[in-house]
Amino acid sequence: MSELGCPILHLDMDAFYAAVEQRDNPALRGQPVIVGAPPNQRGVVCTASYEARRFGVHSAMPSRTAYKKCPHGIFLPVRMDRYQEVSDQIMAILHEFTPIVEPVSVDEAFLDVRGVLHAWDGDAVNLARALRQRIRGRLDLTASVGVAPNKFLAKLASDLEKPDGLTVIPSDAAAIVAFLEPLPVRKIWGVGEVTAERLAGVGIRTIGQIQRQRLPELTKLLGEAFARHIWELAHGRDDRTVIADPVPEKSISNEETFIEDCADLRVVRQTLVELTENVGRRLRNVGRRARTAQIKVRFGDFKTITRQQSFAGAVSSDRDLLAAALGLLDHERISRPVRLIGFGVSSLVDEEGGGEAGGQLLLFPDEPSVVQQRDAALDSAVDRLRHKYGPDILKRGDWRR
Ligand code: TTP
Ligand code: MG
Repeated sequence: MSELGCPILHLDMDAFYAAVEQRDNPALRGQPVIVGAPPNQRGVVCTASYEARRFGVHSAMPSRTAYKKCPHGIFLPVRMDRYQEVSDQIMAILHEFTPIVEPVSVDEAFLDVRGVLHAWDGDAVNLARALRQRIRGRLDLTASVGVAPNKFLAKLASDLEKPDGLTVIPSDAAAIVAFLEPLPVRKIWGVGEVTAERLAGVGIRTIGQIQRQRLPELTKLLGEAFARHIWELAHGRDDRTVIADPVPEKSISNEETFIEDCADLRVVRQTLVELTENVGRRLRNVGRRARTAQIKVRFGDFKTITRQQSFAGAVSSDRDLLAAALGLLDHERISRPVRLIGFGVSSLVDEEGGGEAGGQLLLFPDEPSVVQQRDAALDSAVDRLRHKYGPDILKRGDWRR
């Protein structure tokens, strides 16, 4: 482990949605900003600025409770498009440092920096400092970063000195074990409430107590695979690799499901305009142009069509994109209620360049059940799960409860 140094970084933005709101509206700076459901309605807080957290407000708390704790809080609705746009900018900055970037959620990513350390005197901490500075300088937002020999420790580290923290975990195995020893078991990535309770049932509350457990004892309690997994993590061992987004920015798309199927074509058109403008912003945001545009229409009976158009040259202006989007829509002469409308661009090239960005791609990967229900509630639930249990929770369920 030690000969590898600290090649993994984990970055997590501070109070992300709230920070974006404060950045976009300076009057909100220093104020207790609460992003999520309104205080007088059902629904929860997505996040709160650190000023609001002082009053005990936190993510996933019912907004009504948040209001009781912080009546002078400024409640704002979720502007997911905006956060996604800023997220794209953050990920683009991360790619300036290393090609191996694994986004975990909208405000979080792992970076494998092993291959690029020569540019930073061989020291990942130099790179981490520069990274934080660049995000602050360009975006006026703060990020917390953990630097460590592996993913688990990097994620743990980024959380330790929030907000605006930089935490470095030593790469020496004995120091790591000592560092983990006093921490509560919940700090282990993948240990949720149920597991923590089960462990507490036999008196295990700290990571140190897991370190000292014999693996067979732990297996009896948690099953073989899970027991081994957390036992390894408790010793600071984690061999999961950072998996770079395989096709970063090969396509950008956006779609919307109507609450009720929409029979008014003007509303469908207007929605398509907004979606297209959003994609256009994100495209320019990452300094790229597109050779292909595509619309997707799903009808009330779930029949779905996609229609595509290629441009003579690569484009990035709203005018070109809107002409394509609306042209494709009008060509369909739609006369049935629409359930979902989407727009996307693909075959992206660098703004100044113009070279091919690569081969064929799927603009709208076929995940109907997820895509159809893409509403605020699901977004926030997914974010919450990923945040709590790590990025794999929604893919693999074998050893999780
Ligand atoms: P987090 O990184 O967990 O939280 P945060 O960035 O607001 O605060 P910090 O990292 O400084 O502790 O989540 C990122 C965003 O995801 C958050 O700004 C809002 C959203 N989110 C939800 O919508 N619901 C949730 O339950 C959580 C935890 C996050
Ligand atoms: Mg965050």
